Amino acid sequence: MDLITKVKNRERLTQEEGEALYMLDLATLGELADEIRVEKFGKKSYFNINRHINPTNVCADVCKFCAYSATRKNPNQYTMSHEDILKIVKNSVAKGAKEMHIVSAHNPNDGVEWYMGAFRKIKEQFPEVHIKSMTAAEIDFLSRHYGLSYDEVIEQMIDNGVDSMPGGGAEIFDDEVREYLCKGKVTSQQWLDIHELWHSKGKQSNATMLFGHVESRANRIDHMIRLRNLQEKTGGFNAFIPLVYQKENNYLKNCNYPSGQEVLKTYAIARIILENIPHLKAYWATSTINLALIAQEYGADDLDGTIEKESIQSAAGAKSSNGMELNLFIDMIKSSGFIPVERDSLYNELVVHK
Ligand code: V47
Repeated sequence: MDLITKVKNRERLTQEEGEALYMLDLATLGELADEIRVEKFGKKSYFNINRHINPTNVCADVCKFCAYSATRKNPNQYTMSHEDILKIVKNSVAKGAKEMHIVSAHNPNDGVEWYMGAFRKIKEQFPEVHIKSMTAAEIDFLSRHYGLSYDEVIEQMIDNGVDSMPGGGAEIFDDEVREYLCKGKVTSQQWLDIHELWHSKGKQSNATMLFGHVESRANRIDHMIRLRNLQEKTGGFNAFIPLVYQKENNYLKNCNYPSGQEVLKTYAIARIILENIPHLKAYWATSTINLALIAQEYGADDLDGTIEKESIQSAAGAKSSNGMELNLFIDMIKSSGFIPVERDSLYNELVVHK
């Protein structure tokens, strides 16, 4: 059977078949991915009103691609107090934010309680807010640094009010590339084990893939297939988020920076291979808003949110530091021919903007 027929029949593709998808032309891939998107969500495009908070840039790990953590290139260290964090949450909730996306560097100085106390205080004061926090890399770091099991860290997260886990820290699962990018950080298998454990508690999470640096197309397909396998077991992933590598102010140079076509192909292929993860997120902070809007025709049904303040990707050159104005976001989705749907963090529909 030929590859296109296999995709149309929703058959499970092998590594080699996944790689072969890249040889199809962009228009064909777009049509195949769009068929899956339309079958799942029609012309709806999801977004939420959220706030990104990055409470510290002090990091015990060194990832070549990171421009956010305090290093020789970025010597300005900061760590927020709980009061600083609560002030941000209060302001954002007043502006309509329903989700706090909280991701930190791996801060070895302030203890587990600095992390957990922040969650607990947010939940006490703003019980309606959804806390999406702690990447698998952060959980692994706390486990290593403070001698806790993954289960102990996760139980503390749940007890203190974390609702779902973001997809960060996945980078690229290939062990050789991973060792080059971020030696010493959570391994691929540990990243997958942590999400499996989180899902076993009845909780949901996202999964990312950082691409457009030194990885090959085969590495991307391998990454997607490992996620597909875990999703078959747990069903706990809500969204897959391909993150386009940003190249400023860091230590990762001489990369295969992807063209817009390569980015769109990667979204479309992700939609095809990860048919069992409901949502495909075109995270506009890394793809640019223009490409994210086009990605809606290549399988993406989610554009993340208004973000309000973004520090990780913008440190590396992305034009995302001030987030996205809500009405402009809605207008752009509408005028690109899609139906903007405000969702909550677990994809319940809140407002359909017809
Ligand atoms: O894991 C770091 C990435 C991630 C760079 O779950 C970079 O809804 C591009 O995980 N260029 C953190 N990316 C962000 C993240 C995320 C973002 C939006 C939504 C969700 C979600 C999760 O940022 C890290 C890393 O892969 N990153 N440096 C860079 N130079």
